[in-house]
Amino acid sequence: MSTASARPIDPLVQQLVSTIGNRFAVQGEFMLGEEIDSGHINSTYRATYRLPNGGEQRYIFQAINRNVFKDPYAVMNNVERVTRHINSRVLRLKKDLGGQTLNLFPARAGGSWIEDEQGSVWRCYNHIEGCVTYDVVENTRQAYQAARAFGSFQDLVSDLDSAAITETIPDFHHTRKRFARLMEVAAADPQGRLDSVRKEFEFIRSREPLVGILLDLVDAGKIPLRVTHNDTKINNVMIDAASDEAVCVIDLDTVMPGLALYDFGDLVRSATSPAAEDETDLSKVEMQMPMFEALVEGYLDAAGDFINDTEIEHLAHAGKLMTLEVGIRFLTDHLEGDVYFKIHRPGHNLDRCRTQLQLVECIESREDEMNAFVRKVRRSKR
Ligand code: GN1
Ligand code: MG
Repeated sequence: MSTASARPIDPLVQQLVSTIGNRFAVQGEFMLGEEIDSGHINSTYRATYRLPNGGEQRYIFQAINRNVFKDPYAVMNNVERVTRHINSRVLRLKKDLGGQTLNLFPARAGGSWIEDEQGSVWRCYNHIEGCVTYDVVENTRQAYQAARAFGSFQDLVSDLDSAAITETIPDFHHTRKRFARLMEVAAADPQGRLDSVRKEFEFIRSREPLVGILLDLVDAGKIPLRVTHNDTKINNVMIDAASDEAVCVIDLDTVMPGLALYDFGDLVRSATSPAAEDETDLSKVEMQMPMFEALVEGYLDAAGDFINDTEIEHLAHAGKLMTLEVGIRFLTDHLEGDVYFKIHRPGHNLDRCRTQLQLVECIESREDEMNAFVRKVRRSKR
């Protein structure tokens, strides 16, 4: 299940959360602060407040990782625009998935964020109630729902003015540049770790022909740039704990111009394998065909009307590509000395890289089957 389970009570966390909470326009009296141990980038806390009527109100406070997001103010501008746009469209079109959407709560001093004494930029979101997130999908219904939610999200932001959105991490999914960066870091080998990862490195190097396929299709005008989510990891969708229905997608920091296929591909990466992203027993990694099928069905139910044939033809490829890309990023970070992704044990990024490469191999061995399924669904829908 989810890593969004909180840790035991820690007095330092209580102090921190209550101090940050005082600076936002939250309601009630502070009761409890918990760290939410999910996500490799930002620091996330859940706060519970007691309301005058005896009820409880929960909020999410999140500090933006400034090493990753060099311009946190631009991130906040993007998130403000995206949440405002989605909320107005959901109200107008009643395209609400489950009654709740992500909202920013204002700071007492005005604006949607605060900066603490250490220079961290914080924002406050509503807590999406009755929902859980999954690091590993449990059933095809969840996979279907997650893919439909991200497809609907793309639809909801499709009329957002992309010129008003800052590219907060330039070339975020430029796989060719990610590949080139790995080659550069491997050549410098700053931590002396290359020799111990030759196998993984060569696996990636031999797949260089893959890294430019989608980029070339964009250059050829066959695939459009759209406003997309760009971090559609399965634990970025809130799923109703009782009904398994998707309620809303979270983690809007990387909403930027991108490819619809990157969003779909990252779902394949994060939702088709029953193994955790950092599983050390690679025999558990698998591309489960029923999960892929549910993702295709869910995604095309929401996005089938606006994505084009070239995009549909590359759904399976996108899964392979995004899995390879994240594998490249984990290996790069391992070689650099773990400076980007948070790690919880030595070699953590290498373990993560290995599951990704294993999954790439699984996808390769079943790609024909995956493509055949996509063609079948397309025929039935068009
Ligand atoms: C990070 O923030 P989180 O944990 O949802 C990363 C994604 C990677 C993912 C790999 C801003 O996502 O790009 O795909 O880890 N986010 C950023 O698990 O780099
Ligand atoms: Mg996340």
